[in-house]
Amino acid sequence: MMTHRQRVAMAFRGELPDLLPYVPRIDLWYNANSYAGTLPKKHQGKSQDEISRAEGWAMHKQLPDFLDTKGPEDMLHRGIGLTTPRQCIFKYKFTSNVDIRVKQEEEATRVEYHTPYGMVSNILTFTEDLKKAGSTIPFISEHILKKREDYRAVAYIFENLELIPYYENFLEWQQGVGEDGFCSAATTNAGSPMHHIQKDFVDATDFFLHYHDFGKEMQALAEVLEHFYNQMLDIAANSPAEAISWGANYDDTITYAPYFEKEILPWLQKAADTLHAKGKVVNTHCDGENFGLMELIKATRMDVAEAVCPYPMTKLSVAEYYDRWADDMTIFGGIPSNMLLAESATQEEFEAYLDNVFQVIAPGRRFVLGIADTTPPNAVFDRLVRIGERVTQECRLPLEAGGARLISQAQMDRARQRVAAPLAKDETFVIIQEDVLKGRNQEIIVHVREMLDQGFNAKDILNRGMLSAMEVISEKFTDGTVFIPEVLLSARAMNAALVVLEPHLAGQKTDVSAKVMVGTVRGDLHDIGKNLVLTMFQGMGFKVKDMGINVPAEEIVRQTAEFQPDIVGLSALLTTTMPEMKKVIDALTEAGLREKVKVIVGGAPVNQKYADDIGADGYAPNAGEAVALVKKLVKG
Ligand code: B1M
Repeated sequence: MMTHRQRVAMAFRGELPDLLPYVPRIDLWYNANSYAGTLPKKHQGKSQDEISRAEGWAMHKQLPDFLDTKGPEDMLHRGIGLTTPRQCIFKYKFTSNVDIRVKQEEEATRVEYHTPYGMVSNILTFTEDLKKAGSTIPFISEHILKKREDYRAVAYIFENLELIPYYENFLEWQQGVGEDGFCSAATTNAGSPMHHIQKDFVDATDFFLHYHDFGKEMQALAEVLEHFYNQMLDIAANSPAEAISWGANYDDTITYAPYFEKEILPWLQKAADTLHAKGKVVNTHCDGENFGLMELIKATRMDVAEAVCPYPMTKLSVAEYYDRWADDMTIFGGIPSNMLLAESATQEEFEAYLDNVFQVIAPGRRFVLGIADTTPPNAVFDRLVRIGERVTQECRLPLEAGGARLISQAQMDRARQRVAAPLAKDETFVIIQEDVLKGRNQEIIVHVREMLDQGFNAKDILNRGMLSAMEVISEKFTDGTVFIPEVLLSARAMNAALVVLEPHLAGQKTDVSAKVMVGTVRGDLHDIGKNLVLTMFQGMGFKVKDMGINVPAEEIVRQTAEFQPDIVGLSALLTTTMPEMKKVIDALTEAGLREKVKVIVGGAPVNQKYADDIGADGYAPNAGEAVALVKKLVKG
């Protein structure tokens, strides 16, 4: 019998162990239930690791545990991407020319870095709600890069940052895990310096505008960060760790293919090659939508794609992953977290899902079965246990089932070839259309003014020039033929032009009089999708209000009464926060406001059926369709 450590190590190295490794990640589930006192009776009072041991599961030890620190110092600089939990193999030292001041304000920690190039600061927030939901890491409620001048100050911090190898914590942690898991040392949560800037230094949506507007400064900062990344790589290569975890969170919308190829791939390849030369195996956390990144992720030369979350939570099935990747890299994951939820999958569907996985991954090489991204707080615990039992009974390797009907390259290519609606070129307004399409936010102001001076009707400029182009952008984004930055830049140009047009539109009946309020519900911090929806609304000329993230139902009711919108839009990305949408609808009813507004919902786990079930007025799967939905509801 092999131990869990041996099995996972073999799977990571592309060898065939005796049994399919089963490594459920239970941190979020454990933290939330332990906080609420709702752990299964037989496990009350146990630690996370004790539960894994008691159930006979391998421990998930590929990611840093941000609660496992020696003190608050280890998380203080999380806002600039520096964290040193026990799994980390270095410490860092700031130059004495950077004076660090910390101000604690209830649940928020403000960290100021006073440098010779000025002061930069960020705010970290960790609320009770988030702790209850199982979160282990504060979120960055104010980012360090706010304006152009901040780039130099941040560069100074990193130019002078020294990394010192420190293996004691890691070795002690690894010893504690023993044969019950295979430990990866923690290095960076970003794949590359530019990805680091994207994840930690700037607001997730603003990043794309900064990337366009302050491109030179950003590239210069990324070059400075290389110094830090090279030190980290060197320490990892010379560390006693057998496995290294490098980089996390790719997604074909946020780290869209051309960006991933230019800004992230080269560093992932460099990390993989450097670490391989020293005999290490390397994993990277691939929890997002990988559809548009399949070939690029394979090209990283990483040994393991960890947290692979397939259909029905994302577009690609386990069979497609296995077909595309298993010759080159180990797939770690394969069971999307919603398969563990009673409301998302019946017991039969859950069993059928497992049948299919065991069949399509035959012979079982390069596969570690896990829950992707992680087990949700409201998971049916018995399903975690059931997977373990079925693995023990049915998954001696090699698996013999086989018979997966794999999707062909031609089918994949066809799925990708979507045709965006062509722009109805209107010769009179072509210049305005192009300004919108190219995101020219200065030029469009001049051109709109010129057309107004020449006597063109404001409504025509808006409808035939600006909105027709914005519709094309919106459709192309939905089709996957343009990426997130183009949408944001076009919407920004639209907004700039609208300021000039607005006084001339007064009194004219236009299509764009909707008043819309959008927020991410309580417990949920995901805001990229919500911001994109808002930006598109703004681009369409709707009057919008951003309620922010983690917004409680009572606050939404308060803002509805104050802003008096036509539409209240709710976004949720977590299965655990979706029920908040129903609470908002109930609270609006209770406050006597429900009849006055239409409620629309969206976000990756939400669908039309759910919208109908909770009594929402509409659902949109993406930002483009959200625009069409609002128009329909307002007209209706
Ligand atoms: Co999170 N995360 N995350 N995450 N994250 C998901 C959502 C997840 C699916 C990953 C996975 O398991 N593979 C998973 C949720 C599982 C589930 O419950 N079903 C997950 C998890 C588990 C978590 C944490 C719990 C992780 C942890 O701590 N272990 C944690 C939760 C924190 C919290 O919210 N309390 C967490 C944290 C994070 C980051 C902070 C690292 C980051 C968020 C950064 C940010 O938003 N500022 C993050 C990210 C980036 C993701 C993924 C990778 C990408 C989400 C995204 O922005 N997509 C995501 C994986 C995935 O979705 N497959 C994942 C791009 C965006 C444009 O798309 O948001 O879907 P989306 O919006 C679309 C549509 O949905 C729609 O239009 C948008 C544009 O077309 N839409 C609407 C959205 N809102 C709408 C509203 C409308 C209409 C349409 O009307 C009002």
